[in-house]
Amino acid sequence: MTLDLFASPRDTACHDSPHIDELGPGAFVLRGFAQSQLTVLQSNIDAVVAQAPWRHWLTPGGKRMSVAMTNCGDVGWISDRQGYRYGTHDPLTAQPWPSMPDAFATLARHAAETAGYRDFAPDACLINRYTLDARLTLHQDRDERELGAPIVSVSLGLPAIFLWGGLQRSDRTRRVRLAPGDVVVWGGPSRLVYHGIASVEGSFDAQAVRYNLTLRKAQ
Ligand code: MD3
Ligand code: FE
Repeated sequence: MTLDLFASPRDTACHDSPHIDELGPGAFVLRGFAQSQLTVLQSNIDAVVAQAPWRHWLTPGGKRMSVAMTNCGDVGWISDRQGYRYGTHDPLTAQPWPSMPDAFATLARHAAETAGYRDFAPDACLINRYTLDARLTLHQDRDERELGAPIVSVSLGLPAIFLWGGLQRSDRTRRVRLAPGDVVVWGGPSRLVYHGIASVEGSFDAQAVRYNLTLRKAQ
């Protein structure tokens, strides 16, 4: 392969990523990038949840988060009265977190590469589950030791309205609709951008939920 120092992420788009939106410097939405893998991703989520069940963490302030979470990989994201952190074991089962499915790591590496980040090797995957009433308030992802690596997020299930802000909490936010199969990659100057989930798009299907995989290099 010819090394092209000036290749933009748009130039490397493949059939799986017909459309790329740039959210800001180093931040991209790869529309439908995971579309062809939704079934295998979902069965891997189900396998993780069989070992490490959904739970609602408490914030350090003692509030129950509306988003249900679990993890896979070498370390998982934990929140309780002691604070936010990564840990090797599930506090609920006292077992190590289930290992990262190959399908997750491979998809994340390909998505990162498509966005211009080479050799992304995530060691942590937070899995979020949103019911219609769940929200994730504006926050930064800054509990990782490795702030040089990008983050890759994959949306499944119901669509959601994602809030994308700036480097200060008070910066104005943009609303971006994330549909199942959309993959977001952000790093570099956008790594510490404030973001959140404003709402999940309604449906009368009682079973309907949104899932999000957040793949990170935590350590
Ligand atoms: C950040 N999850 O778990 S990831 C989280 O959909 C989290 O479950 C959300 O934030 C979720 O910490 C959002 C998607 C995302 C997309 C674009 C971003 C986060 C971003 C752009 C800049 C910064
Ligand atoms: Fe986040």
